[in-house]
Amino acid sequence: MSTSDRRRFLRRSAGLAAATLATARAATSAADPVPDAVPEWTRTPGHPILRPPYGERSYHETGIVRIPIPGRVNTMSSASLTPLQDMRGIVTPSGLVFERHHGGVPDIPPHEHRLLVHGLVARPLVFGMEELMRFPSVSRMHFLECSGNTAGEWKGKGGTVQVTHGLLSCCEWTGVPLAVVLQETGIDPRAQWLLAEGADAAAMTRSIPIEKALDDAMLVYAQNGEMLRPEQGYPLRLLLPGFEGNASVKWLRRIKVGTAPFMTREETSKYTDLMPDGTARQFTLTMEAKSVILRPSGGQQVRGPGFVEIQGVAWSGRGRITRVDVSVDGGRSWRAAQLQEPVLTKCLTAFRVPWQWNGAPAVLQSRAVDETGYMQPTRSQLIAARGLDSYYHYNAIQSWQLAADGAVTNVHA
Ligand SMILES: Nc1nc2c(c(=O)[nH]1)N[C@H]1C(S)=C(S)[C@@H](COP(=O)(O)O)O[C@H]1N2
Ligand SMILES: [Mo]
Repeated sequence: MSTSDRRRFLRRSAGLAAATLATARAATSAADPVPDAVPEWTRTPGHPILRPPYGERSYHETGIVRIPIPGRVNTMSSASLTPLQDMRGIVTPSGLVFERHHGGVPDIPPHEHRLLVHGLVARPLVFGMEELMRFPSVSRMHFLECSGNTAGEWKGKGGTVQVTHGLLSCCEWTGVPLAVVLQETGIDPRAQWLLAEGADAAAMTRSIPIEKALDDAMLVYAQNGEMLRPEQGYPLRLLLPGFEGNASVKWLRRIKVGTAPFMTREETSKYTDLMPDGTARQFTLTMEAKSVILRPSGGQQVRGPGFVEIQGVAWSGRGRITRVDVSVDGGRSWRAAQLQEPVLTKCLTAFRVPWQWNGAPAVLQSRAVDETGYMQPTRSQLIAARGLDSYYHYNAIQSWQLAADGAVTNVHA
C-alpha cells in the first residue's frame, strides 16, 4: 500500500468507526451526538518503545504520590505515607511504598556492602551481596506496617486514609531465609536473641527472638521484581513478616547472636507501650489484625445516591485474614465482605461489599478477624485496655462518616 492509499484507507475506516460509535452512543443517549468519533490519538502513530527505557505511569496519574507526615517535612528522621486511597489490589507499587528512616537514606555501593554474622555462632562470617545471592532464594508477599501507623488516632483525627493509615505497604519480597544463612554460620544451643544492625547514620539496632529468625525471617535484596529501592534498604534489609516495621532493619550490616535481648535505644525508650497502670510493655513485636475502608474514605466525595462498592484492605501479623465485616450504621449491624483471592499469610487482603446508598448519612466501618480468632477491637475497647498514653500499635476499627451531600470525613464512633 502506498502512503496515499494508506491514508485513503485510514480515512475510510475512520468513517466506519464513526458510524459504529455513533450508533452505540445513540443507543444510550440520543441527546449526546458524537462530533468526531476518531480522535487525534487514533489518527497518528503513538510513541515507539523504549521511551523512556525504564517505564513510567501515565502522566495523568502523577498526582498519586507519597506525602510526608504532616508537620514532619525535610527532617532526617522522616516518614512518607502510602496513598492508600488510590491503591488497587494488594501490591504497593515500589515508587509509592511509605518510607520511614531515622537517619536519612544512605547511598551504599552494592559491591562494598557487607553483612557480618557473629556472636554465638560456630563460624563468624562476612558475606558480600554476590555471596548472599548465591544462597537458595524465596519470594513472598507480605505487608509491612510501622507500629506508629494510625497513632494520630489515639487523641486526634487524620483527614484522609493516607494520613491515618499510610505507614503501610505490601510488596513481593525476594531474598534468602535468615535460617539458611544461620545454618551456614552454625548457632550455639544457648542462642535466644539476635541483634540486627543497619548501616545507615541512625545505625538502627533491634533485638529479634531466635524463633522468629528461624521461622520466616528473610534477608531481602529484591522487591516487586527488581532490586530493593534505596529507601527500602538497598542493597539488603531484614524482613520480619508480621512484626512491627521498625524491626525489619534496612541497610542490614550486622547480625549478632546472643542469649538475651540487647536492650537497644529503640526497645527501652522508643518502641514500648505505656499502659494505664504506668508500666510499659516491651517487645510488642507482632502487628495485630486490622482493616480499613479505602473507598469511600476521608476527604473523598461520593457522587450521589446509588451503587457504591465499599473497598478496603485487612491484614494480620499473626497469619491469614479469615473474615472482614462491614457496617454502614456505625457498628450496629454487620455484613461479611467478599475477600479477594489470594488470601495470604501476613499479607494485605482486599475486601469489598456491594452497597446501594440511599443518600442518608451513614457511618462506614470494617473489622478484621484473623485465623487465630482475634477480632479487631472497637476504639472504646482498645482505649479501655490500653488507655490513652501509649503511641504505637493502634489497631481500632476506623469510622468514616458519609454525609447526605456525599462528603466523607473521619469520625470517632
Ligand atoms: N536501618 C534502618 N532500618 C529501619 C529504619 C531506619 O531508620 N534505619 N526504620 C524502620 C522503621 S521505623 C520502619 S516502619 C521500617 C520502614 O520500612 P520502609 O521505609 O521500607 O517502608 O523500616 C525500619 N527499618
Ligand atoms: Mo516504624
